[in-house]
Amino acid sequence: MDEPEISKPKDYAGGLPAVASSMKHVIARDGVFRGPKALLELNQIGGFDCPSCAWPDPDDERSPTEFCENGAKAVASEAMRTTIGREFFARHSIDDLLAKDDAWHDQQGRLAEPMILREGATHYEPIDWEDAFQLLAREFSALDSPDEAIFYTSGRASNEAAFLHQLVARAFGTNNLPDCSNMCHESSGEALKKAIGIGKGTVTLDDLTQAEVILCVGQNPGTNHPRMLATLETAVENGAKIVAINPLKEAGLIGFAHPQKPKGLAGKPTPLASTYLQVRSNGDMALFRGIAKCLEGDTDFIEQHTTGYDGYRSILQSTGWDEIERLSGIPQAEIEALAALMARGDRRVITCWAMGLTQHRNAVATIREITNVHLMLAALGRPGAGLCPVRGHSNVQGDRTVGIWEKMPESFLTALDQKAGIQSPRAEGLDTVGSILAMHRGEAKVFFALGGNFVQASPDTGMTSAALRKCRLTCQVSTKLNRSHLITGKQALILPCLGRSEDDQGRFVSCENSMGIVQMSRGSLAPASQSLRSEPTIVARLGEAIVGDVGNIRWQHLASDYDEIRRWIEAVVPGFEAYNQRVRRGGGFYLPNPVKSREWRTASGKAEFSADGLDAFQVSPGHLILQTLRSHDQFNTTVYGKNDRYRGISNGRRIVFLNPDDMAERGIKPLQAIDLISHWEDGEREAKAFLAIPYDMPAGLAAAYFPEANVLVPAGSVAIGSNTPTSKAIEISIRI
Ligand SMILES: Nc1nc2c(c(=O)[nH]1)N[C@H]1C(S)=C(S)[C@@H](COP(=O)(O)OP(=O)(O)OC[C@H]3O[C@@H](n4cnc5c(=O)[nH]c(N)nc54)[C@H](O)[C@@H]3O)O[C@H]1N2
Ligand SMILES: Nc1nc2c(c(=O)[nH]1)N[C@H]1C(S)=C(S)[C@@H](COP(=O)(O)OP(=O)(O)OC[C@H]3O[C@@H](n4cnc5c(=O)[nH]c(N)nc54)[C@H](O)[C@@H]3O)O[C@H]1N2
Ligand SMILES: [Mo]
Repeated sequence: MDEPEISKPKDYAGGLPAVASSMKHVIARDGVFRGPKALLELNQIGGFDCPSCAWPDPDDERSPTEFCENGAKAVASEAMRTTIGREFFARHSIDDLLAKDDAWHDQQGRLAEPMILREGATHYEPIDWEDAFQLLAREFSALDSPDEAIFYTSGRASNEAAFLHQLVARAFGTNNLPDCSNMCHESSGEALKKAIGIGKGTVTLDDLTQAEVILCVGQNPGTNHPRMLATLETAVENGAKIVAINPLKEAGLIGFAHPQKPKGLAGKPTPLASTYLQVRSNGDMALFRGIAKCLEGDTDFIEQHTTGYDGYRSILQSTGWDEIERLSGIPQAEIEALAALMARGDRRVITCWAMGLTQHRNAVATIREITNVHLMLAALGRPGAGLCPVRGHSNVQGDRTVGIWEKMPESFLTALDQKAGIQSPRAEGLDTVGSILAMHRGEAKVFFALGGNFVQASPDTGMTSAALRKCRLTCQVSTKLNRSHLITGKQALILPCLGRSEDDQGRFVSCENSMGIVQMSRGSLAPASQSLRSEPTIVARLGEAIVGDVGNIRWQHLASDYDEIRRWIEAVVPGFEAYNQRVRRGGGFYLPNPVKSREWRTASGKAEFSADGLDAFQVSPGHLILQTLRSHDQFNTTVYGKNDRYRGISNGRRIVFLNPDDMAERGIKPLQAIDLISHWEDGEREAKAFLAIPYDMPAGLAAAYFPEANVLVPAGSVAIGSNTPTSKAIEISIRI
């Protein structure tokens, strides 16, 4: 049982404690840590790409320590020297391992050799690589239809591994390619594609440092994108105003003490947000509508570049301030002041956002509302202005670019078919939620995951577990032990792979960061075990086993020469011309972004205003809205430790943050254990014994950590248009 201690939340991020914490994690991991060498090569030109977040590296000058506390934790976790193989799995039964927590799993070390869990067995046992692929061949060929197979991808996979993975799936005959993005920025992609013709952000680091106003909406960069704070600091030094929009006061939005600068180390932070709006949960759409109501549109830009403005203007006029104030929780005067700030000067405004916007029922409409505001300001496609969805996993954007998506456009499939000499299926495949439901109905029977931790990352842990257990076979390509190795199909395979930091016979792979820059990543540490294979090698061998050499595909050849994979990507995906030459240049290359030159690849050929009905998530009287979020000591489902330093929590994860008045009203004392019950149309779900923590946040809101609280997220509760689980808005009640 956790015994958390509470202290006052911090009012800035970084500083000496960040350095101390990095060192603690680097040293604690295993004594003989391979980390110091790894850290020196992290994010250096010619080194490897940080496996943590997708924030870009500076194009030119890089400091010798171009990483952050949380990047250091990610590398420390990957670069552990301890390994787990046959002895470990002989010692621990599945039930025994299920009883341990996620932090314990991470501490055990790197997966060292392929393992199999045979039908009815209580323990994993070793299996040869070749036998594993033969089992895969048998199980895939026993399916009645290719659509009974699911190929999941987590966003750490390189472009090369991901391209092969989608090629295997499509050559096998299915578009069932769910990925972590379905749970992450899918809503951003969906909204931006419709509105501006490309599902990606439109700005670079230079734009951020030239902006006059930067809005950080629904994101916690101090924990999740710490290197972003250095960019924000520079922006502030250049005169920018930072506006934070978040129900919680997050330390990293208030101030930043740069741990690589003397002033920062001395604990003298640069104040960041000059305006901090503690918006109501899901009140962002109303807030941006309010901003739009105050703005005078840029008529030249609107005339020349957009459609749908008249419809939007009439909806602005018909939305009243009382509704905007009620849904956003922000007074009209404050919204007017923010609009005035954004409309000053050259209107060089950038809006950044992450999961606080994307994981809501109306996420797509909300992001379109923000885009409307940018269209009114002409704050798109010019220096210092634009839209910046801040990506999560380090290559989640690249995976999508090279074909990891259950509904790639016809242009991609045509090019792929031509290059590969195959006929890809055209029917839309299953996304993450679709896959859970299909497995649960018994319609999908083999689940193959390239990385990630599907059972913990997915909503509705109970249902997802039951779904996976119905499969004939679940197979995980992984670096570290996690719950998806323990909640399995009738049979299960663990295929252990090299991590980013490790030498792959001198070969390199490539990744695309949040700003569309493609860069090489070459590991240098000796592999944790001789039995590990690289991801491209494993995926190509899967292709050989379940599809064989068909059309122009020669799997062995592709696996042996990553330049050849890149030539295939170049042939299939626009923007990768001279991939092999350009990726070898220091700093990599930018993929084309048509919005930068105000070219709109939308249905109408113009940027499109939306005019959606305004709403915000509402719950029954007495109920609360629960959001699930990340602590400072985790990377998604990988739990490094039990502290959440900036929020003043140590040694606790099974906790729930509540508004103090909401606690008093219910007679709940600090640290009292309470049960959380979520309410959805198909019934209730419950999570027992969470310790209550009073926290500065709007009444009616509750917050608990992902993945502990995922049991409460109903699989059916998804964002309209993107099918993303509504992990930031779940209706709950409290039982004392
Ligand atoms: N160290 C570390 N780095 C990471 C990760 C990690 O787990 N650890 N994960 C990576 C991944 S995959 C991703 S996607 C990103 C996630 O990065 P974030 O999106 O920053 O992650 P969350 O913890 O989900 O934080 C969501 C924030 O949204 C706020 N929020 C919740 N509801 C609302 C709302 O209705 N409106 C507004 N305006 N705000 C709201 C919360 O208070 C919180 O501050 O980080 C990436 N980087
Ligand atoms: N309730 C709730 N649920 C959420 C979220 C939320 O905010 N709230 N956030 C969602 C988001 S934004 C995301 S992106 C998803 C994340 O979903 P996933 O990407 O599926 O989960 P991760 O925790 O990032 O995966 C961690 C595992 O990846 C494996 N791994 C690590 N490095 C490598 C590697 O280099 N290669 C391979 N093959 N494997 C590796 C390790 O075994 C590790 O255990 O979760 C989503 N789920
Ligand atoms: Mo994510």
